[in-house]
Amino acid sequence: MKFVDEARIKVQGGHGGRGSTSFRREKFVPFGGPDGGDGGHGGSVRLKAIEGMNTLADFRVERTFKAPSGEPGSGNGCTGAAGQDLTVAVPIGTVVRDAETGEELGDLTRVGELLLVAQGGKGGWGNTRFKSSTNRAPRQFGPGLPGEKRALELELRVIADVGLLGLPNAGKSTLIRAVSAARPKVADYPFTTLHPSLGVVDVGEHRSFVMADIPGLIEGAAEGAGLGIRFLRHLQRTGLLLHLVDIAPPDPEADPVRDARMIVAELKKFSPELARRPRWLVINKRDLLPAEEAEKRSREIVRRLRHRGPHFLISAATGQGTRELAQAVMRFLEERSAEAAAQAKAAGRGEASAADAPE
Ligand SMILES: Nc1nc2c(ncn2[C@@H]2O[C@H](COP(=O)(O)OP(=O)(O)OP(=O)(O)O)[C@@H](O)[C@H]2O)c(=O)[nH]1
Ligand SMILES: [Mg+2]
Repeated sequence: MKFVDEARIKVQGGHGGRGSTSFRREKFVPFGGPDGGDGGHGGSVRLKAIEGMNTLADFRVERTFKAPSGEPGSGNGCTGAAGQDLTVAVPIGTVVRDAETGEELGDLTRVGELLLVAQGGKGGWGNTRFKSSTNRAPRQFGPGLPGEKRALELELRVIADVGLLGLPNAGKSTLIRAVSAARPKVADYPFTTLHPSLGVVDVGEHRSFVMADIPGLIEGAAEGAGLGIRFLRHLQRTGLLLHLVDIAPPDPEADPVRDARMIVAELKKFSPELARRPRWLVINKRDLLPAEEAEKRSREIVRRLRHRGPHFLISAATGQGTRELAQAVMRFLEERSAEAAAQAKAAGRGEASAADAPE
C-alpha cells in the first residue's frame, strides 16, 4: 500500500435541534402555558490518536466526517436528545491544521489524546423560554445553530528518538534490523524502503529508544529526485540523526565523502534547523574490507568531512560495533533528558523566586 503521510478531510459538527412550540393541553386546564422544550445539541467531531495506525491511508480520498444533529425539542418541556460525538481515529504523531488559515489546531502525540475539531451546534430554545409577563403564549422558538464546519490538513510525523539518514543502499534498514525487532525490507537495490518504519532498540535494564528508518536520499532530492525529501519530516521529532555512509560503495567512481556532503546539503534545503541537530557519522559495511584498511579509510572520511561529532565504524550485516553504537545513543539521550529536566527545574525555581519577591 502506498504510504500516505498527508491528507485533507472535512469535518462538520451536527446541527442543533429545533426548539419546540407547544402548549399544555390538559383536561380542566383551559389555558395551559407554553411547554415546548429546547432542541438537543448537535454532536461534535473529535480526533483521537490510536496505536497501531501508522499511515494516513484511511484518508486518501477526501471525506467529510459529520456528527449527527440534535433532536428537536418537544412538548411537556422535553429537551431533544443530543447528537452523539463522532470520534475519528488518527495515527499517533498527527499534526492537525486548519486548511484555510493554516493555523495549527493540535499535535496528537500520545495514545488516546483527543482534539475537538468541530463543535456541534447549540439546540434552539423551546417556546417556554420566550414566556414573559407581556407574552404568555409565545409562539417563537429557536431554530438550533449549525455545527462548526472546517477543512483540515493532517500531517503525520512519526515519533522517534533517533533518525537514520543516508544514501539508498547505505544499510539503514539493515542497521535497524540488527539492533531492534523491526523487520523492514533489505535489498541490494536503491529505494528499497518506501516509507518510514520504527524500531524499539532495547539496551537492557528497561532502557530503550525508538529509531526511525526512512527512505534514502539522493542528489537533487529537494527538487524531487528519487523519493524527494518530504519524508525528512519524519526526522523532525528526533533528537539525534545517524548519518550512514557506505565505506566501500560498489561504484568505483563513488566518493563517500562527496556523497556525505551532498546528503547534508539536501538536509539543509529541507530544514536548516534539522541540519543543525546533533548528527553522528556511522561508517557502515566495515566487513567488506580488511580491519586495518577499514580503519584507515574511516579515519580519512572523518578527517576529510571535518566531522567533529562522534563517529562509529560498524558492520550492520555482521553486527560488529552496533551494540556500542546503541549504547552510546542511549547514553546521549539519557544525558540530554537529564539536562532538559534540570533546566526545567531551574526555570521553575526562577519563576517561583520572582513570584515570591516583594513588590
Ligand atoms: N557487506 C555488507 N553489506 C551490507 C551491510 N549493511 C547493508 N548491507 C547490504 O547493503 C544493501 C542495502 O541495504 P539496506 O539496509 O536495504 O539499505 P538502505 O540504506 O535501507 O537502502 P534504501 O532503503 O534503499 O534507502 C543490502 O544488500 C544489504 O545486505 C554491511 O554492513 N555489510
Ligand atoms: Mg532501507
